[in-house]
Amino acid sequence: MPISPQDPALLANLAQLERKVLWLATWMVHNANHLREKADGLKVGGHQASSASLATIMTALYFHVLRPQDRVAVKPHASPIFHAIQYLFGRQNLERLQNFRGYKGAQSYPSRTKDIPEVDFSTGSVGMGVAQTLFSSLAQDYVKAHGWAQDWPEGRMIALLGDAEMDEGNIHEALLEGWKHGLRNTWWIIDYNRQSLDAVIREGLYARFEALFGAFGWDVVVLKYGSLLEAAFKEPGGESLRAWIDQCPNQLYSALTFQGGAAWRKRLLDDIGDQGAVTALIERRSDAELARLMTNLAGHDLPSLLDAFGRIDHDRPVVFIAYTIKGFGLPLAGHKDNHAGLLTPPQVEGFRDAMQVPPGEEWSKYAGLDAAPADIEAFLEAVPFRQSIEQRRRQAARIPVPAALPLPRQPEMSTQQAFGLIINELGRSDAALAERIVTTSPDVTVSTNLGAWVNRRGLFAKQAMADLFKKERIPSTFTWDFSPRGQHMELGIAEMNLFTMLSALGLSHSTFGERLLPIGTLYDPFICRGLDALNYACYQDARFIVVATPSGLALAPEGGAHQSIATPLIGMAQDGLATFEPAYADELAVILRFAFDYLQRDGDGEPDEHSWLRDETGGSVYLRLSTRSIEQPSRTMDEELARGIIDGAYWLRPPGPNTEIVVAYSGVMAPEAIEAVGMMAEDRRDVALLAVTSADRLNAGWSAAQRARERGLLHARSHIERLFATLPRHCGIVSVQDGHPAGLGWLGAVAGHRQRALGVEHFGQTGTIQDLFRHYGLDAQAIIAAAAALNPGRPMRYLKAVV
Ligand SMILES: Cc1ncc(C[n+]2csc(CCOP(=O)(O)OP(=O)(O)O)c2C)c(N)n1
Ligand SMILES: [Mg+2]
Repeated sequence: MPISPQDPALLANLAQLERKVLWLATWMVHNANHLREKADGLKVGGHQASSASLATIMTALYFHVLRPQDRVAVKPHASPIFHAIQYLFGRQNLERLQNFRGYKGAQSYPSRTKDIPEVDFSTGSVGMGVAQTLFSSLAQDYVKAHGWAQDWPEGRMIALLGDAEMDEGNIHEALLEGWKHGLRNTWWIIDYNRQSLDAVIREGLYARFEALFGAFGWDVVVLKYGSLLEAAFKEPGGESLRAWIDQCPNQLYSALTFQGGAAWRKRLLDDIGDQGAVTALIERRSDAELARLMTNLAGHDLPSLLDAFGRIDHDRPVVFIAYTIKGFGLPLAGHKDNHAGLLTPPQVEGFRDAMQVPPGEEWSKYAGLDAAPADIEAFLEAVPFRQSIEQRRRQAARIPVPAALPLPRQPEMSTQQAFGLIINELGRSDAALAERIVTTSPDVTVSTNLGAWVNRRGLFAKQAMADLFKKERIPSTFTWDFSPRGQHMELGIAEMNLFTMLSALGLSHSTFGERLLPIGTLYDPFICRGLDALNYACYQDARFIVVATPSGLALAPEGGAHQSIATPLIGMAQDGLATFEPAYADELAVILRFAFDYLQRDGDGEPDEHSWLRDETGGSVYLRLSTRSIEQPSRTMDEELARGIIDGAYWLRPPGPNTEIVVAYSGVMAPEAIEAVGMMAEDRRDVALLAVTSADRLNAGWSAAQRARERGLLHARSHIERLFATLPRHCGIVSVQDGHPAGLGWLGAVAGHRQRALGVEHFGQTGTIQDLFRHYGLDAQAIIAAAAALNPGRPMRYLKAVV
C-alpha cells in the first residue's frame, strides 16, 4: 500500500476529518448526557476522554489504512468516535447518533448485533474483543488452508485497546495460543494514554509490553513522539527536551497536559531552562504552541501514524504501542479523574467555537471545515474502507444436514461415549457436513471422546507434522498428525481461549463468507472458567456447539472440584445458547442433528406457534453430557418423540386420569427416576415419568406462551403446558437433576402443582455414584420419600425407614 505521509492533500483531509470526528463524538456524548439526565438522572460516564484518545488513530485507520477485508475490534469507550466515523461515511444515521446510549440508539459499546454491520466485533467486557481478533486470524488461516474463500483477500484482524485493558488475563492466554499456531495478520494498537478508569498507570509499563510481545515473536512498534516533537528535538537544546520528557513521570505529564501552556513553560524552565539553547527553544513558542508541542505524541500525530502503519510490509503480528493523551483536544485532557468526566455546557460551547461550528449546526457533517463539502464527500467516496461496504457482513450458504445422524447401538452407554461414536461415524463421511465441522478442545480432546474423530480427520496446522510415535512404530491409540487439511484445532488448557476460538470460528460465515460448524469440548465445571468468553461469543451471535462432559456428581470419584452444580442454570440463563441434557444416545443423535441445523438458521424473531420458541433465529447449542453409562431403551425414534426431545421433554410413562405423582428427571438421573417410579407404582395411582431433555427450551417456551397470551393470543400453549394439560390438580411433582434443583424447580408453577425439586446444593465429594446420590438425596429412595411427603396417602412399601 503506497502511503504518502508527506502528501499534503491527504494530510489536510485527514486533519479535517479528525477534528470533525472528535467534535461529533464530543457532541454526541454531551447530547446523550443531557437526554439521559432529563430522563432518569443518570450521567453518561467513560466516553468523553477515552474516546478522544483514539480520535487520531481511528481517523488514520478508517479514512486511509483499512481495507474492506480488514476486521476491527474497537475499544468499548471509543464507541462515539466509531459511530461518528460511520456517520461521515453515510453508514450511521443521525437519529441513532442523537440517541446515543438511548433506546434503539447507537450503542454505548460497539455491538455486532445491535449496531450497524460496520461493527465487526462487539466489545464491552475489556479484553474480549482483543482476543477475538487473534482467534479470528487463526480462523482465517483455517478457512484459507482448507481451500475456501479463495476469492476473498486475506484481511488484517485489528484490535484497538486501552493500556489498562492489557491487565486482562485472557489477552495473555490468547497471546500464548497465538504463538503456538503461528499467528499472522493481526495488529493490536495499544492506546497508551497511561490512564485507566481509576488512575494513572505504573511507570515504564511500555517496556514490559515490549518485552512481552517480543517474546512471542510480534513486531513491536513504539510510537512515542509526534512529528512536531521530533522536529523540536533536532533544534539546538532539543536533546535536553527529549531527555526531560523521557524521564517525566506519567502523573506529572498528565497534570501539565491538563494545566496547559503556561504550566508547561514554568515547569520546563524550572527544570531545564539554561538561559541558552533550551530556554530559547521554549521561548520561541507561545503558550498555545508550547502546549501543542508538548502534547504532540505520536498517537495524535497523523504523519507518524500513517508512516508507521504504512511501513508494515509483512504478515507477522504487530503491536503498536501508541502514546496518547486521554481526553486529547478537550479541556479535561490528562486529568486523572477524567474517565467519567464530562464537559460542562460552557466548556462544550467553548469547544464548539474552537471547532468553528456555528450554534444549531452541531450535527452538520461539514460545518467548521475548511474544505468544501463536495471535496470532503469526494475524498470519503474514495476511501478504501468504504469500497464494497455492503460485503462487510458476508453470507454463506447453509450446509445440508441429513434427516438423521448415525445412531450408535449398545445396550449400555454414556452420553459422552455416544457423542464420540456419532462424531466418529460422521468423520467417515465425505459429505459437506463432515467437511465443515471443526473441533477444538483445551487439552481434553481425548478425555471428552473426540479422539477417534481426530484420528480420522487429523489436527490442523499450517505446516504438516507427523506423529512421531506413529513414525517410530510405538503403539498408541491416538494419531496426532497435523496438516493444513486437519479439522481439529488443538488448544492449551485455557477455557477462555476455547470460547473465544468458538466465537471466531462461529462467525466465519459472516467474517469470511465460509460456513464452519464448530464443536468445542471441555469438562462441564470449567465452563465457569471461560464464562465471560462464552457470554461474549453468544452476544456476538457466533454459532457453535459446546459439548461439556463429564458433568455433575455422576463424575463421582473425581470429587468436588470437578463436579458441576450450577451449569444447568447457566445454560438456562445464557441468551443465544440452547441447552440440552439428554439421557440416552438416541436422544443425543436427534439433538445433534437439530444443533447442526439450528446453528445455521438466521430467520426472524417470530416465535414458533408450536413450541413458542424463537427457533428460526437459530443460535448456539450447549450439550451437558456425562460419563455415566446407563442402560439404553430399545425403541424406534418417531417424529413425535423426536419433536418432544427437541422441544425439551416427553412422557416416558404418560399420566392417567388419576395420576398422583409425576417424576420429572434430566439426564443421568434416568435410572433413579425409573426405579423410583417402578417402586411407587403399587402404592400410588398412575405414577407418571417425564423425561426432560432441555429444561432451558421448555422454560423459554413456557415464558413465551404466557407472554403471547398476555398480548391477546389466547390459544398460545407451550410444550410443557400441553404435556401437563391433563394432570389432575392434586398430583405432586418430584423433579430430580444432577445439578442445582432450581433448574427444574419451576415445573410445579406451570399448571399449579405442588413440587419437590431434588438436586445438588452443596459441593460434591469423592465416592461412588450410589454413595453420592444417596448422600445428596438423589437416589430412588429420596425420590420416593419426596413423593410420599408431597402426596401422603398410603405408606410406600419400598420406602426404607430413615435411620
Ligand atoms: C471486564 C471489564 N471489567 C471492567 C470494566 C470497566 N472498565 C471500563 S473501561 C475501564 C478502564 C479502561 O482503561 P484503559 O483500558 O486504559 O482505557 P482508556 O484509558 O483508553 O479509557 C474499566 C475498568 C469493563 N468494561 N470490563
Ligand atoms: Mg488507558
